[in-house]
Amino acid sequence: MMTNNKFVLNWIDEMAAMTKPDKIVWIDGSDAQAEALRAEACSTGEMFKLNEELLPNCYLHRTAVNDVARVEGRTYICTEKQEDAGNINNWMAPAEMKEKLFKLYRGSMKGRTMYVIPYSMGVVGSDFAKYGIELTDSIYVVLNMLIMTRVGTNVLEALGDSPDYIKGLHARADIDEENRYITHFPETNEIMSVNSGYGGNVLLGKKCFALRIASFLGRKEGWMAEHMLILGVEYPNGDIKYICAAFPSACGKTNLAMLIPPAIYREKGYKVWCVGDDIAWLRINPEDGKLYAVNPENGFFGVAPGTNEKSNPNALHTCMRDTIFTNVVHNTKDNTVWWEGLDNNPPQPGYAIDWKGNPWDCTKYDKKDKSTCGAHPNSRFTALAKNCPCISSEFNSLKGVPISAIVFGGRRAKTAPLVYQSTSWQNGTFVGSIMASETTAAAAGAVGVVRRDPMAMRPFVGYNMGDYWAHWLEMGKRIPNAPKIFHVNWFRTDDEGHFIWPGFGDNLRVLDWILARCEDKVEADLTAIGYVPKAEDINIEGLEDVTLDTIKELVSIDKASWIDDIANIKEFYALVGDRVPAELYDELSALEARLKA
Ligand code: OXD
Ligand code: MN
Repeated sequence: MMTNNKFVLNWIDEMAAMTKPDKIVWIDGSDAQAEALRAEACSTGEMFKLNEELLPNCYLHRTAVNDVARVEGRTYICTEKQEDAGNINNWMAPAEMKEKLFKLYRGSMKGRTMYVIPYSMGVVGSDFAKYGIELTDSIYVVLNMLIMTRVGTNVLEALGDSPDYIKGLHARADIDEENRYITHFPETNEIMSVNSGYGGNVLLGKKCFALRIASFLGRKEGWMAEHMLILGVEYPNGDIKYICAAFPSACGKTNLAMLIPPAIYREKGYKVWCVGDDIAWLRINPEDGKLYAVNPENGFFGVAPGTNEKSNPNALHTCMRDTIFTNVVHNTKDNTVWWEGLDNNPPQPGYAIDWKGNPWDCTKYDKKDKSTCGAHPNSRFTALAKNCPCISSEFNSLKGVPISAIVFGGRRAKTAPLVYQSTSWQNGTFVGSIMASETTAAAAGAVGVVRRDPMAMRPFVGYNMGDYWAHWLEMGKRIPNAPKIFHVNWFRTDDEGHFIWPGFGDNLRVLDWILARCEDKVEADLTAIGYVPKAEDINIEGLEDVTLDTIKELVSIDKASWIDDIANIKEFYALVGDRVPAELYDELSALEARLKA
């Protein structure tokens, strides 16, 4: 036992009485304990140790084949009143959900160990930090939490005898899909997860706490929890300006967060620093009235496929040590790992085990048939932020970094221009509320279907989406020096369906314009949707296939597709329901009128 906190001890007693573990082990954050757990996981086959020379302190884990991703259909927000969870979330009354869950938890840890993980989201002791305790019967969860969060006795010391922590209970039970539940009780600070062993469902500090529960707390306490990366652009004179950016899944958030500037920028002395790749907690700093951000996490839980020396060398180097790989290919020739899009040298038949644990034949791989993949398309690396070559020196900052710009983005073939700027915080909130992505051929189902994903938070707002938008508007009134709000689209295509903008490192050219706008250093053209760049203000020096005319095309506004989109936005607002703030309906009618003028 590492604490005398009676709230903590009583709760653990209750949970243990229900789940009936053989023993209880407290996680103290020490290397010695972590090392012993890694050895134990290897002895049972739960993890494989990889080549110590090539991948020091790296491990491979395979989940059950039915348990490879977050499950939005089985994720619930359990508030007393249904309208407080809203129409976008699944809802069940807390008592009813608990009755169901307790049946599943009862006796589920018999013959197993319950680990007690005291962890902090944010630097322990900082104003931003929030504490949690996760109880789990999975060593894999313990070892991932040791990377993704700050774990140890100092968390319990900081908590003292306070009841103010998030209670998280996770049991693997039978990994039964039919009885898998990822549930949140924001009114009582509880998270309960059962019948899964996959990252986003079981690393309760991440999506469950740092987004769903934290968004609820942020509304109550006057701050924001957002699905945003945080990066710093360093100018040749040494100034660093910070940007937060929200994109739906599969839009390259981790790549943007770790961007390598194009050669002509590097030569001038530009650098990009990563503060976070997934989650930002934002608070108003009373000293300068600006919005400050921290990344509450301690590591990256990144998608492996597609990560390579060109797309994201920084991520690749980050996961060359101290990393847990999940559901990638095992190369048994040199005991390393591989995934689609890493390089053109997949391990050859006889030396390759796929994510399911079966022999894999790379010659049978067919891009269009997912069942031939070696690595699961959602396979992951869990890696320490401190191992990232471009990690910001402010990563552990107590007060966070001042945010100049908030950037929303989506994957749109035609509708959104390369970049535009909103005309006010209220208009920017509207821009965030109508964020959307079109489905690609990479996912199952129809191509080009628009999915609205406001602020990239559709699966992560822990309360009513309409109230969440109202909170955004409210924050805008309270921030004296608010960031400017922008929208980008790296994915515009030409008539043949080819991407027009090169993307990746060249996205810095757009960030450069955004920051120039924040400093009032560049003019822009006001259009129906907001400010767009004058084509000559996007720096295309050193780009081969992009001319001034290309930029003109990229920033042009296709009014017809915007007018089409309005109908879809109205449908979505109607779905969100009667708590959509009137200000956003005003913004929508004003946009419609401008487009039709
Ligand atoms: C993630 C996600 O895993 O957004 O970060 O799905
Ligand atoms: Mn995410």
